Amino acid sequence: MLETPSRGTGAHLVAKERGVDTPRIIDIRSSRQASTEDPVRKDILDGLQSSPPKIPTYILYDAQGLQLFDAITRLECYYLTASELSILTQYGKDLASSLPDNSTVVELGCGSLNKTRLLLYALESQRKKTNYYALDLSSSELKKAICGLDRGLKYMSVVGLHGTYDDGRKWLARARSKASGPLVVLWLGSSIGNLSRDDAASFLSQFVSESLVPGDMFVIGIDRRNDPDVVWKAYNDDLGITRKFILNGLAHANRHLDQVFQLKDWEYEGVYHKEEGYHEAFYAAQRDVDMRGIVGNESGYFPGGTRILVEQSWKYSPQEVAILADRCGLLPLQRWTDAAGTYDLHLLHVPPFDFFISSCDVTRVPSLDSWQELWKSWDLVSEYMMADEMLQEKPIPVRNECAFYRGHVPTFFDIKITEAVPELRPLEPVYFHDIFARGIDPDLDDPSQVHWHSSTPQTWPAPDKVMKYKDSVRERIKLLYSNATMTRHGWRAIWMGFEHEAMHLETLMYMLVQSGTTIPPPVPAALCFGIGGLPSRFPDTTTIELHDIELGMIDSEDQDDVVESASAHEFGWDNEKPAGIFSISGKLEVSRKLITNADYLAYLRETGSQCIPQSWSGSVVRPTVKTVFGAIAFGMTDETGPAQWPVVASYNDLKKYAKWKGQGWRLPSEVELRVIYDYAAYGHSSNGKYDITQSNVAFKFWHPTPLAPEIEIAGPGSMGVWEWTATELARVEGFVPGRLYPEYTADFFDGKHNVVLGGSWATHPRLSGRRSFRNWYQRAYEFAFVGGRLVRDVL
Ligand code: AVI
Repeated sequence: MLETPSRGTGAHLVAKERGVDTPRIIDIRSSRQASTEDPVRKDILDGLQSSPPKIPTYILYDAQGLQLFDAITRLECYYLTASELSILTQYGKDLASSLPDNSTVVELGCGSLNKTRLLLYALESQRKKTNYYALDLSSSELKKAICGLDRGLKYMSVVGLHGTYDDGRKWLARARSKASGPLVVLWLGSSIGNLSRDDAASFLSQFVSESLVPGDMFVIGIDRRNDPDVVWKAYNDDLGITRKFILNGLAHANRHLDQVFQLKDWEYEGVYHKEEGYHEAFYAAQRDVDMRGIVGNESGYFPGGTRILVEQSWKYSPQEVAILADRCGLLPLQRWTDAAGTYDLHLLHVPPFDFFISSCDVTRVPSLDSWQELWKSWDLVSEYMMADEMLQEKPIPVRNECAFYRGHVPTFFDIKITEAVPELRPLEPVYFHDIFARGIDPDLDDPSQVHWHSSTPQTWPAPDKVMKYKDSVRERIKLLYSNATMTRHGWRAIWMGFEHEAMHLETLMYMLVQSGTTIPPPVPAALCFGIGGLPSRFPDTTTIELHDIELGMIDSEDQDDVVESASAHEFGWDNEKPAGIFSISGKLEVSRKLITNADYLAYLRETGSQCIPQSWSGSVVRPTVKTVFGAIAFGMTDETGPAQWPVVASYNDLKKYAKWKGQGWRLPSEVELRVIYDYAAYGHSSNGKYDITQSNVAFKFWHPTPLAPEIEIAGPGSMGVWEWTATELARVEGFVPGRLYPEYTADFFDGKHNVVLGGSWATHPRLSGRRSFRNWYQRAYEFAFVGGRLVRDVL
């Protein structure tokens, strides 16, 4: 429950615990109301004097404007309201079950509550205690709306907030700390579209930085980039209601501007910019208009044809929402779409850490900010989820105990940095270099065959000792960034330490998924399992023309002794080099999705096999999928449930699956999979970076997901697992072992490992987003987050 000082008195108003019989409205308007100058007049004059001229959009919403807008929402051509209503009708319960108990829900611009009530009643019927705060510009409309709610709400308190969005934002920043549970900001009606993409990003970012904490959420209704004619019609209806609504803005402006606008001089003009995806509403001067007396001599003369902008309505593809979310430090968790696929309700949350998916520089030395986020993720996973009680556990029998990994990550860094920067000495305790240098990764066919690894001590050092060491390594990293004489070799060690830590974050995740004692992460992902909505309009397979492609990257280590700045060079692991053109031709029929759990279950059942993969528990009769949230039932009828997630299994098992499928189906080679990734529309850009904003990587969901319906064909990390290729990891011509870590790849040229590409839900975006990055596992290894897809030659 939030408490707020009422303006002027300093007294505290407390929202009524139950029911809505006497609506409580808090006036949160900022003090500018008290100033002698009319702020609306000032805003209008400032806008008219700007170039090109504009009028603030809020001018449309006086009492008359609100009524006209209400009429618009009932027009058939203005599909946005009906679409949103249909989503809330159909999925209101799902949305309610995704919101935690004891939430504080603050709605921006609540209007009549016609749509919101569906959510509120769903929360009530699920007996979720909720403190609901409805923000709106008009206190009388607020009262009316709240009074219209059911009287008998038992689990919900309802309070009105009278003010603008900005007042609401500032109020929330002050009041947030008093809310005991998570905060949910609800913003319906595609009102976000009335801000430009940049303004929307800064508005949301302000909320995130001022008021939201990890676990808090946004629920935002957003209109899609629909058929341009349909969008245009929505803003240019035959009955002329939109025209009246827009022109009424001038009448409103006149009340603040001494009736300066002659209404006969102006006409409404709507323009849809289909490339950029936004509609604009203008006042177009029908003749020369002279308003110099009021607006000012320079800018007060408007020749006939001048357009004054009053409103923009931006539309968003799901990908644009993902980019927007990423810019603001939010992660999309769930999306509900209307039956016609015109409109989405997005559930976004503030994650416990943020890997900046869209802006991640995939080849340069990571910034200190990137390190900070990596450290947050490492601490969450290695200390919170993998609690001290687990340290002696070996969730994967062939690997080290959990305790090893806590020490290994900082120690590896210290070993590499002291090698690369000769003036540095190993940090204390120096013996960590002996016990934490390298882990065990034995041959699965013969576990006695294992490459060099550190000796395992009788007992691992105490957790606080390891934590102290980790902290001193982090301090060392921070200091290194201000070292003006760093060589490229030094930066390479920093880059390598970062990617090494990111890789081990994933190792820990697949160990923790196997353990029964993992503490789930503090994220709401456990509540919803992927992207809901329509079946895809794309076919199950696509034929792709194979062609010569460029592989690899350039990063010679010959000049590593040069002193340079952190961002001067692009780094890659030894197996990403050399770069070259690979020749390939022919045609390939490619599955849109990876093999799903449901596909694999059907195969086991049909072949009578009882051998479930290590990624499942239960049995062939009633299988469940292992996750960090515990075992989850397949949900065979649920389009978004684990049955539709990609199966995680060994290469050997998936190869058998392909054989069982017959008809030429097989797993793709490494080069074929690269061609497939390049084909995927968002797959490849010239700077060696994949666009992975729509992929399930970087801990967006903490589990695999089905393929989103609007994706034509799975690209890197689209379903939250890596992909097996049929290509063995082998020494290629021109391969040079890395100077700092020569055994990184070379130790695995043993004929037992295959290349895997893409990325999983637990992969850092540097790795899944870098086109040259290659990973590999033993063909018999079942634990890593790797799945596969079928392809076949088109003859
Ligand atoms: C409130 N806002 C989201 C509406 C829109 O679609 O931009 C306002 C509107 N303007 C013209 N018609 C509706």
